[in-house]
Amino acid sequence: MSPSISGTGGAKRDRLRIAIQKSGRLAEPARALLSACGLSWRESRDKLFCYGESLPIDLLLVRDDDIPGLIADGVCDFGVVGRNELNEQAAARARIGLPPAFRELRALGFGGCRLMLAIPESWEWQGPAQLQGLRIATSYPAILGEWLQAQGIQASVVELSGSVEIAPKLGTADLICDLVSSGATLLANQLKPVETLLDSVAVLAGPVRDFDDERAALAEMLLRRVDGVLKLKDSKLLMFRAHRDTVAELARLLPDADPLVQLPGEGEGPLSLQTMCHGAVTWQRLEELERAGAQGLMVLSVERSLA
Ligand code: PRT
Ligand code: ZN
Repeated sequence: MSPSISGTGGAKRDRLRIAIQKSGRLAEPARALLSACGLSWRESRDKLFCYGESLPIDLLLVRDDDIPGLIADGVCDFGVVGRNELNEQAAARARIGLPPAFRELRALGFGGCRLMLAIPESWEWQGPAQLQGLRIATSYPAILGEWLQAQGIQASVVELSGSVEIAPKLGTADLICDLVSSGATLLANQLKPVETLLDSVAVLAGPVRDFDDERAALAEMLLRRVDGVLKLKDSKLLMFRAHRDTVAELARLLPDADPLVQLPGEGEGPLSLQTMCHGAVTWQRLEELERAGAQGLMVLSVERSLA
């Protein structure tokens, strides 16, 4: 039986459906995150719908542009999408008077980029007022429109779905508003970034209203697991022994760690201590801790936690 992927309106459901990008920058990290949350799927031949095996949570593989709309229509319950795309579609809905139909639930820590204004290298940037009357090419007309309005600037927005960077060279726009990560694309097109409109990252998006059926418990479990994975992403468990009189100094050297926990031990010797460190644990840091009195330092990767 092939599963239905139509919208189900107000019907009660007992499975969750998450939309992720089929291919592209967010596809692999989204899958990796959901796998780390304990989800697994049976891959279907059409590679559009993946039936959840470990849990009643299915995947829909789509274009990122479609994800906010799929949530709005109730076809999907959650989606992994760039904040840029989510905010653009939210702003576009607001512009035509539609109520909010999706919201950002968690920032996921990958797919980071910035939506920026970029001008020809030869221009001198004097601030937003300089944009009055100019033509700006972008794939984000709603976010740009809101920003221009907030600045009190009247400029024409030239909407392009791709290759925005070449618009100034082609003469179809004076400057652009586009996503930037390394900045190499701007450089290659003799453009320079001057103003950030949005700091973006991949987010978990969901509906504005809570579920009132069996999806509620599933959603709560999923969010808890996502939080668990995100919290531990850069965390390491640090274990060592130390004499009581060095503990205060060692704690001072670990400002990005949880309070030191003393493990049960015997007699008068050094204490056995452990802590979860949320910053980078480099060799240099370990050597510094050793000089301050830590003995037998061990750094352990942490896979999951319900803390
Ligand atoms: O097929 P589908 O529609 O699903 O994919 P897509 O081509 O629309 O999206 P994709 O895979 O390119 O990007 C998906 C999401 O990744 C975006 O919505 C952003 O949230 C995020 N992301 C992160 C980026 C970038 N970094 C990025 N650098 N998306 C696009 N770019 C482009 C940018 O538009 C520009 O053309 O990369 C170029 C600039 O890169 P730098 O490194 O030269 O600055
Ligand atoms: Zn897209």
